Amino acid sequence: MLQDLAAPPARAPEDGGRAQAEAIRAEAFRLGFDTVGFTEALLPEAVRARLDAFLAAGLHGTMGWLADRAAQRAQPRALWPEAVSVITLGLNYGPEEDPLAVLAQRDRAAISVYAQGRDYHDVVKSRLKALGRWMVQRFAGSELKVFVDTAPVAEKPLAQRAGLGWQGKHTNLVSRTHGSWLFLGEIYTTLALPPDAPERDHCGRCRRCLDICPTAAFPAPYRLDARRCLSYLTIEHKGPIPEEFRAPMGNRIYGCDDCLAVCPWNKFAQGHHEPAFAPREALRAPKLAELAALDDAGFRALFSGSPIKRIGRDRFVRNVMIAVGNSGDAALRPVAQALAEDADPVVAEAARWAAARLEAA
Ligand code: B12
Ligand code: SF4
Ligand code: SF4
Repeated sequence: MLQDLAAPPARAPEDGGRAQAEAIRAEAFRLGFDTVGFTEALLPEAVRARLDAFLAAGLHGTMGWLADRAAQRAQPRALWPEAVSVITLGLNYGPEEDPLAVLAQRDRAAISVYAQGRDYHDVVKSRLKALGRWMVQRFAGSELKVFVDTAPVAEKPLAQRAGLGWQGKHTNLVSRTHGSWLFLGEIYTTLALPPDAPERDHCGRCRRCLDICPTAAFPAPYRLDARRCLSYLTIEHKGPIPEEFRAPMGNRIYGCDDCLAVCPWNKFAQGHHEPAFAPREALRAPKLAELAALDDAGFRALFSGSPIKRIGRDRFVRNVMIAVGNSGDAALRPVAQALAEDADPVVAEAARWAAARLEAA
């Protein structure tokens, strides 16, 4: 059932907006988007109910911003009452190599695929703005807003309704053509555009993503306990990494790709064709010892233009210390010992943990 939100008056052309939609789709592809869909600016009540259940169970951990604007997140018109349609867009960031291979190189760092190239927020946003500018010129009088990631927008449910893919058991959007590797962005518009057919669930009896998760972060299919997810723990979580997650972290120092990488639908995916997403050589499998030596200035220089910059040197080196502790490599013990008195107490504690663990090894 859809929420009872009055639809704003929309100027639908005689063809129901089909010509406009096709022109937008063509322009989006011309700008480099890999997939495009249209849906009404309305989400079913189930989305709000599931978000509320997720928040009530505390599965969001310290991401209080998810709760702050839950009403707007769950319903496009609660964010922008004039919105009539939503255009959902995907950009393929498919890796060229097996993203899990680096997990076996214990003296190296595993950085998740999405963070090895340029910050996708910048890349997707600039494309969305280019499409937005084109739309405003082409369809006089129409208004729009563009979003990627950080706004209170339910990106995955909207993309599913617009036919881009379905929310798999790992909770991310899976596409029949791009597997797990799509960044999402949206344009809310006052144009009345004919909706595409929603995609249905193609997970079937598969549960590969649930079974591979190193921290058992899925209490049930389609339900993620973010507090247990290594992506949350390495990127969002401040303070010490809880003891129970340190060993399962292995050498994952920024994000995690395990559940995405094992999805069988990736066999239809192709490598990205966006130069900005090409992995920077220095971030493919960097040496833990080199990352541990970064000071603030070195960290900022290395991660300029990268999403990793956001977490700052201290949280980053905290993660590196956990990976050092997991390396089983006695040669890295001095690297940990050198940070045992670091000015940041969280780094210092992680370094002492790593040194002790390597001694025991
Ligand atoms: C908060 C957040 C996180 C959190 C929480 C993740 C989560 N699954 O909620 C953390 C930090 C853990 C995270 C991690 C990652 N994230 Co993130 N994240 C977000 C963000 C900002 C909000 C997501 C959200 O609203 N979560 C709240 C929960 C309640 O929503 P939900 O997952 O949609 O939950 C639904 C399901 O549980 C579903 N549901 C419940 N029961 C049932 C039953 C059935 C049958 C069905 C069908 C559904 C269903 O209903 C819920 C409500 O819709 C979005 C951007 C955005 N604005 O949407 C990016 C986003 C989801 N993240 C993204 C990415 C790439 C990642 C990582 C892969 C990064 C990495 N490599 O480390 C990991 C993946 C981890 C994982 N398995 O989800 C992409 C995903 C793209 C895609 N193809 O789906 C997004 C869309 C950003 C973007 N613009 O591209 N992320
Ligand atoms: S990203 Fe990693 S830790 Fe998080 S749910 Fe997926 S497999 Fe588990
Ligand atoms: S790995 Fe299997 S269960 Fe998980 S999202 Fe892919 S198809 Fe669905």
